[in-house]
Amino acid sequence: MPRAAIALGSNLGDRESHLRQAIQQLSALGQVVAVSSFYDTEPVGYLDQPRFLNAACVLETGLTPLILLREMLEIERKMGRNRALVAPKGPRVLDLDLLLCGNLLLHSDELTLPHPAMQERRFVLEPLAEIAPEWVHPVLGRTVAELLQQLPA
Ligand code: PH2
Ligand code: MG
Ligand code: MG
Repeated sequence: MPRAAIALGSNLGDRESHLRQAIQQLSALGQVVAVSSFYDTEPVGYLDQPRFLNAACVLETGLTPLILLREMLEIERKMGRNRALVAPKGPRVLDLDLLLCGNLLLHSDELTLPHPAMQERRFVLEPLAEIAPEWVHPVLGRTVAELLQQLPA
């Protein structure tokens, strides 16, 4: 079964409960085969917002990447995220980002794989390296563990 790597983040309300509920809902889309620890992180980019709780999981699923993405957006929506009401980089109840689908490359208006910024983000690489250190980034040709090591301090 193809594997998808998903990043999770929350920085509003009961962050831990939001991540747990999201993982529960993702398990309806396939089999969640690994979940990282939860990491309390400093906001990156737009700084004037609460700290995040971040995590990563690996989902085995028969869904195509685009259907999976749409289901993930639906989980965000069901958990109270309204993209029309809040700033795109501002605080959110739940953010689910599709990082990798096997070694697939994809580029469309709706979805780019691998996620174009994953290699720059410690809050993504650290949880992912915990559960999938050997996964090779299909564009950069480096494992997740190597990408994490190469991040500037
Ligand atoms: N997500 C962002 C912007 N900044 N910072 C942290 N620490 N964690 C996030 O998940 C995060 C962020 C946009 O999605
Ligand atoms: Mg994000
Ligand atoms: Mg997102």
